[in-house]
Amino acid sequence: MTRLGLDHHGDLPAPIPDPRAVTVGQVHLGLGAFHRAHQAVYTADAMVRSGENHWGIAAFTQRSGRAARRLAPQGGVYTVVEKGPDAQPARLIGSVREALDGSGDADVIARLCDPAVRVVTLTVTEKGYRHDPVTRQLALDSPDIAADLAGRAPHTVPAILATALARRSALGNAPLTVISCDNLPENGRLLHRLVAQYADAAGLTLDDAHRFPSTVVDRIVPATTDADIAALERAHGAHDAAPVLCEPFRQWVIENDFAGPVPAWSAAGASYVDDATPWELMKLRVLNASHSILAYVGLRSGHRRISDAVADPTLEQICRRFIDEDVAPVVDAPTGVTVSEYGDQVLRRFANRALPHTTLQVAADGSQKIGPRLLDTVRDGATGGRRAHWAVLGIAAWALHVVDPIDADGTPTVLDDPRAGDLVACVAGLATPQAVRRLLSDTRFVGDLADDTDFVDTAVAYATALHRGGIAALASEVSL
Ligand code: CS2
Repeated sequence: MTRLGLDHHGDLPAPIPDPRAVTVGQVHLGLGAFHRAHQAVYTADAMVRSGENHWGIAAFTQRSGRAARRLAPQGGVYTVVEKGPDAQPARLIGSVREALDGSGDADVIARLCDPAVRVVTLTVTEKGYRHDPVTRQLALDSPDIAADLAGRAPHTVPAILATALARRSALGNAPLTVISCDNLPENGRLLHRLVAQYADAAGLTLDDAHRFPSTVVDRIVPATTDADIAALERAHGAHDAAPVLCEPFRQWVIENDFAGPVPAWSAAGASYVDDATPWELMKLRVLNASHSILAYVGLRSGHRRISDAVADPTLEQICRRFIDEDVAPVVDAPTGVTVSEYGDQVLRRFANRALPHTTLQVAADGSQKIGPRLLDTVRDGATGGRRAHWAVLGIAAWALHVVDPIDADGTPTVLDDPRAGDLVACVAGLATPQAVRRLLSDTRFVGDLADDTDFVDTAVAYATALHRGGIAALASEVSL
């Protein structure tokens, strides 16, 4: 079968704009499926709408070079396949003009210093920020940051950006707009702080002209499987080794704080706002938080996919009550929408059965996710004198997953978390209830909530019920 490429697209229409006519104007860090289904699509559309073909992307993988190795032989071209109601036909995207292995020798600093590059976007996931998720400060004592500070070619994102931005200014090149597209509160401001902390530690000077707008990105993108690749090949007659599957919905809210020109993303449907915080908080506290609850409780109930978990009436009720009773009282929705309406839309999106999004995928990296998704809602509730029980339930289910990680078949699995070493050491040798208690009494993982005995006791009771009697016992423990 012919490999997909600039000259071979099977029966799919050629990508527009023609990739051969596109030059590089942005760098992306984190060439995963999400980038390919989101920013790269907006950029392709922006180039079509504006006729500006100088916004092609030089995209670097982070931890492994796999996506780069798959995309490079295809001239960067890949297929986007929407799944579910209102799905558009499969389409080829050609905005990624260079697919580079950032874990290897590719010179990311040089690319970021290119005067033609004006924008850098990032999807490096929460752990790529190298911060302590509890204090939200740069983890200066982490071995990778320490190694970067000791003078090797920078590997970590804060080091790469601090080095490149300082060098760019020294070269007299125009400032960069640095756009974080990860699920973290005030992601732009957080990234700016981490880069500045690295720069301070490394003795680098950062120019204020570089800008770090905060953003909200949204599109559900399951990991692509070999079966998806084979099905696409059969359907369209070309072998694409790097396609992406996604839901039809997409959203991008970006703060209007640019250092210079950016692609015409607003013409492609992105919204520019003065302050992204209301959108960001609503998305993290409703969508991402419900996702995590469905993942951790869903795994204990044998649900492989998010769409199966949300179809379980008990789980659906837990999510609805979490949104209405825990989140709505503490989160101010952006004008024109309520938290409950947004929640309805989110649960409908989760119910998309055509989207093979797995509970195990969402369960990964929990130590990085539970803070902004669940712990903050518990804290905000406590400030107002309320216990956010449903959020506590989600945290309890996460803790149980740390203590006893299983897949949807109930088979023990390896804890997929950048802090797995610390987490496993914290609970080693303890029976489940004691292990959950130890974990949730440790400020390294839950911050100040470790000292809230009612929080810890309630979470231990929920986790114990879930462990002993599954979702039925949990439902009776929370009086559902
Ligand atoms: C998910 C997100 O994996 C996860 O933790 O909650 O990746 C989610 O699918 C996206 O944020 C949707 O925009």
